[in-house]
Amino acid sequence: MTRVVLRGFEIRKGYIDPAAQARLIAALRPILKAAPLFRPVTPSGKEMSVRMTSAGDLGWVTDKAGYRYQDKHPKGGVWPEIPPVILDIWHDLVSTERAPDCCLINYYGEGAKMGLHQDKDEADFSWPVLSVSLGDDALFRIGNTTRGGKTESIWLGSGDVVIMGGPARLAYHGIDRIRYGSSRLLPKGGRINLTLRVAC
Ligand code: MD3
Ligand code: FE
Repeated sequence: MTRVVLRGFEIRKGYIDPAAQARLIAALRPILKAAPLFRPVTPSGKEMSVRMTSAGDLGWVTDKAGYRYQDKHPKGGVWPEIPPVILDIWHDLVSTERAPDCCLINYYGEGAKMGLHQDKDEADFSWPVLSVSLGDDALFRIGNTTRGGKTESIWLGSGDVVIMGGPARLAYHGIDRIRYGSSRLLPKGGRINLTLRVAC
């Protein structure tokens, strides 16, 4: 397993083996049933191409009222719990002292992308954000802690884990594109990204 450090981001290629990836997908199935993916709308009124849902005490949502964490799915109902197989990755790589209170689930279908942004809706930036990529390859772009300047890109594949802590925690980042159909992990294709966060 290779460990790449790029601008303070720690990338562990292939941290999750194929059997464990399949276990994660199986654990996500009831979550997606209880808390279906929805298409978020930015405060400016644009629909995002990524579809989202969450598990945990809090989920991240966006609509015309703004970006925020809230304790209910937009259609109502509490979020499902974060399954142990997902929490284990956090406990192995980040902390056994505290569990994340949000697991944001992003689904990228054909043509989906995510523009450069910062994650700053969390209360305490001293906790890292941990990302798990599943399914199709994605071109991840990393910038600086302020807008503009040079960026660097790296392909993330299924089973790769990224830990954003320290100065990287507030870096701009995004997904330029996915290689739709590059993986057979998801029956309908596409990519799932899990991000584990301490939101509050
Ligand atoms: C760097 N997701 O959900 S994961 C996001 O692949 C998000 O779906 C992308 O950006 C995805 O907010 C990238 C890697 C990631 C996640 C959170 C970060 C990088 C980060 C928070 C701070 C800095
Ligand atoms: Fe982000």
